[in-house]
Amino acid sequence: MDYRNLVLDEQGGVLTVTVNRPHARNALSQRTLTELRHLLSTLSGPRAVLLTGSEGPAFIAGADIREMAAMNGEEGEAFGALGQEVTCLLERLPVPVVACVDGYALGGGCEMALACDFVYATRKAVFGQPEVLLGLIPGFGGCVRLFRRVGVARAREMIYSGRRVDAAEAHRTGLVNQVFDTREEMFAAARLVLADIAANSPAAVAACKSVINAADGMPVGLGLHVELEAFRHAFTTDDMREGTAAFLGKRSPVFRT
Ligand code: CO8
Repeated sequence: MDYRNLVLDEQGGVLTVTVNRPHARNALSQRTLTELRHLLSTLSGPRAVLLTGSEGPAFIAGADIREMAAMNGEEGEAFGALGQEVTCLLERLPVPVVACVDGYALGGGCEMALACDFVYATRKAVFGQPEVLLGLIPGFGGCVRLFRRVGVARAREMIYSGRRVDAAEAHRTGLVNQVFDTREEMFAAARLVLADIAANSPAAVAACKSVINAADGMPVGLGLHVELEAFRHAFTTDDMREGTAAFLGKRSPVFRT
């Protein structure tokens, strides 16, 4: 597919995906979501993904309001399903995905960040779910994922009020892992943590991601069951033999998966 609204750059196993519609504050049009769906469903090779928006006031200013304004119920449902599919693809990638947020992450932009494993932000970042101001509701997973990050009461307040939250508050409430002074510092830190992760067993990292995703919202007993199954499987992998042998041999492991 010809990516018109995405810029891709792979370095050292880290694929940086930049949503690039600066004239519309990187809003998620149907075309942009279709490109993301294609990219994420055909992705193979990178050890990690960094999701960001083109430099400017916004990370992603939400779903494209101009397009949505003309939609009927069926079209809105199809659009919502496309956005949800993209967030699920992001969430289920077997490699870690970090959102790097500089500027506005509103509506669908906040929802894209919520589908990533964790979020780094600059001091300029602003988060919010302002859909109710438009007579809409969060439709790309905001009602489902936000409360898992910040707690139900905070999520209700943000979603019902549409109030914007700055980087410091987002950090305090667990929406953001770390805040940086500049975009460059944020990217450098994200690449560093992704390089650290990439040095670990990819099979084990993928298994952790899968268990955390599956256990999210499950009763503890069921989650432990899922974890035990993945733990059992880890004993059958070359990575486990290599990792434990390397420790006992006092050398660095070389993971091949
Ligand atoms: N969609 C389309 N165009 C947008 C959007 C958007 N979300 N955001 C900004 N733009 C456009 C503006 O219309 C403007 O275009 P033009 O130059 O042609 O007039 C251009 O980008 C620049 O915008 P501003 O002049 O407003 O730029 P500022 O830097 O002053 O402000 C803001 C930036 C604060 C981001 C501001 O543009 C804004 O508030 N944008 C809208 C934010 C918003 O409400 N987002 C939520 C959208 S709803 C949503 O995401 C729902 C997701 C789930 C959908 C489920 C469907 C079923």
